[in-house]
Amino acid sequence: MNTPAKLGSYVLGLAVVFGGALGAGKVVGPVGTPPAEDHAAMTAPTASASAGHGEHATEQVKDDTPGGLQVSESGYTLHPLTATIKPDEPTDFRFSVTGPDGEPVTDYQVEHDKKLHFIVVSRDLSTFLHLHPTEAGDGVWSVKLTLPGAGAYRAFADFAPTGGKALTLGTDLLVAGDFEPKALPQASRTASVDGYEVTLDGELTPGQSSRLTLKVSKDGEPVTDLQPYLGAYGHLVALRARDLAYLHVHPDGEPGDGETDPGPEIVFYAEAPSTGDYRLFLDFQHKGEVRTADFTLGAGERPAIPTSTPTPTSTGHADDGHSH
Ligand SMILES: [Cu+2]
Repeated sequence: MNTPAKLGSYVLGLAVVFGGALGAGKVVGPVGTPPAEDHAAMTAPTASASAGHGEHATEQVKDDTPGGLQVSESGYTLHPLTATIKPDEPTDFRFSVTGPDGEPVTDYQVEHDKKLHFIVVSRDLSTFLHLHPTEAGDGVWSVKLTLPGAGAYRAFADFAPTGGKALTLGTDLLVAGDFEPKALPQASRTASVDGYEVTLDGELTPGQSSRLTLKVSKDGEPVTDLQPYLGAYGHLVALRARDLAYLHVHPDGEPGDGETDPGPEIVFYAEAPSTGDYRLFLDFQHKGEVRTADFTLGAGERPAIPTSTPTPTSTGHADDGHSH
């Protein structure tokens, strides 16, 4: 308490208010703050309150970061090797993945029939591509990529290095030109593609494995002869709106296991990391062709479709629903 005792009278006034904090040695912060009696009274209750500030920031860090948000994870890094992509122009897009030793990874486990799955979506989630690059040698992957317009895209490499865990690394791809973002489609449990109708049953529950059932029909008739695609009767990619977190999804059952029917229902388990809106893209194969049905699905309490009255328990989300 020696230092405050030597200071001017107004600081002495503060020193009374801040007695507790000063005793703990927290002199610099409060004294440097412009004197405002109300503010001081509010911010100086105990020394432990200010000391606890730093702890609060770290205690929420958990090791449950969804995939796809990072270009580098667990020592593995995605390296795009093609710098320029023009709109509507096929590009031989190349990339590699380096491992913890800094060398390009050349040994991959086969998952869902492929060593590496390459998903590209526009940042507004209006474009979805699911591609399978080929190995060009020396750990370089090559894929013919045509992006349908200017804008920002997110590319995901979904793979498991031999002897390592499955990873989804993500990188942005930028295409120069005029770009008009599309609004996220409203939540819907039906999707139509090429005369097929797909319905979605089940809820995404944040933090839990959620069972989703997708049912395929054509001309009003259930489709019961779906063809295996990537080791299942369908492949589902689920992304969180806004940051494009890539969800872990796995199919329930596989062709030839004696209990999984080739439609009309395809069952998946998906883990949504939080409340919010998600985009779901279902690839399914019928009569030799792969098609994609897409959905918007909300997870948790907040409805994807806006209501006219904000909920009383709203914590500031009322204004970030879809206004379109
Ligand atoms: Cu794939």
